[in-house]
Amino acid sequence: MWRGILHHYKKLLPPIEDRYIVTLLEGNTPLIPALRLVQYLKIDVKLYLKYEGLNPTGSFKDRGMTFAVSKALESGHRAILCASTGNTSASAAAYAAKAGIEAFVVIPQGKIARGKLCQAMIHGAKVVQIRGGFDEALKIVRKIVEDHPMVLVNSINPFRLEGQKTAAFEICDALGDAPDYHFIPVGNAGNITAYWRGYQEYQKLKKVTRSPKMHGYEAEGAAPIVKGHPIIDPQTVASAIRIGNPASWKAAETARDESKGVIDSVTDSEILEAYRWLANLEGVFCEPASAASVAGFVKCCKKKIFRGEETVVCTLTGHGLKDPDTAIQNSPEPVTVDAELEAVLKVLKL
Ligand code: AN7
Repeated sequence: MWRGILHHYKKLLPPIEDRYIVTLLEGNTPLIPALRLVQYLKIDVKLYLKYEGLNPTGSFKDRGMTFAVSKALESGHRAILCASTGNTSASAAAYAAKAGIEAFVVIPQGKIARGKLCQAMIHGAKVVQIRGGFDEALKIVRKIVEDHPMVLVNSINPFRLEGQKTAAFEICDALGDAPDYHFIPVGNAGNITAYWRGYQEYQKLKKVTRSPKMHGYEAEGAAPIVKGHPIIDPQTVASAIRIGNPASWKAAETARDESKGVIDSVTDSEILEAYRWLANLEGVFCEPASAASVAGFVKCCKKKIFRGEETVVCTLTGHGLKDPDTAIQNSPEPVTVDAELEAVLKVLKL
């Protein structure tokens, strides 16, 4: 039986006593071959989707949250705190509920996908919306923890990245070696840092023969690493990665440089195109920010960087149901007719 990442990868993670482990059985997510998409793009690579939307709260954040919350309990804390573009707050709220402790979340008002906000609310977190963006929210929570006995569970918390690196372990375990390329969205830049750490640790342990080139993608209107300076008012349809001053900026650049990879940006229309292709060709529904990885892959296909036969993994960081509004806005509207057979047949052109 799968018992969550802390039990499964215990030997490869910092120690945690079993009795403090808070788990919703996160991890063990599918690595899905994307055969129709590569056929459509006429590209000869082995493409896989690491579908992190199938974690318990619908995003990769659960891998880090199980560890951060378990460690919070181990150190005797009874409250956690985070700033969030949505998924971290959803995950923090759920794991705090499971642990029986309090969660406080600070989010940008009106900029959180609806599914994520309702998760934080239904799990009983204390939610504060600020008239501002994620970067300001992060500044505020960093200040709060200086004077209050609560644990910050943003990815500055070292146990978050330790938990998240297990996604790279799972990919290697499934493929039997590391892929040639790994594509991933970049927001606060924690996840790209965590994956790179995971791949490198597996290589050092000789569980794999190589590490992949890391390809990280920011949204064009929120691309501080690509532009080389913080962005004051970042804008993108991919609200999860609407971040102008990433906490793990330097570490992400290190991952890029050590892996001989790139950090580049993709436009909102490239993101939404990849988002629809995934849904229509692969039956995989991810949130817009997640599709940035596949948009980056498509961009590289157009640049002809692949020779053929390479193994490529794209992480899809969150589930599409997180953001129903964007899905509805980017799909044809259903037609309404009277409850009559003829009328239905006419609309269906049958
Ligand atoms: C779906 O929830 O930052 O580069 O506060 O939700 O590790 O930040 C979310 C980030 C990609 C970017 N995809 O990952 C938050 C938050 C999805 C996300 C990212 C996020 P990082």
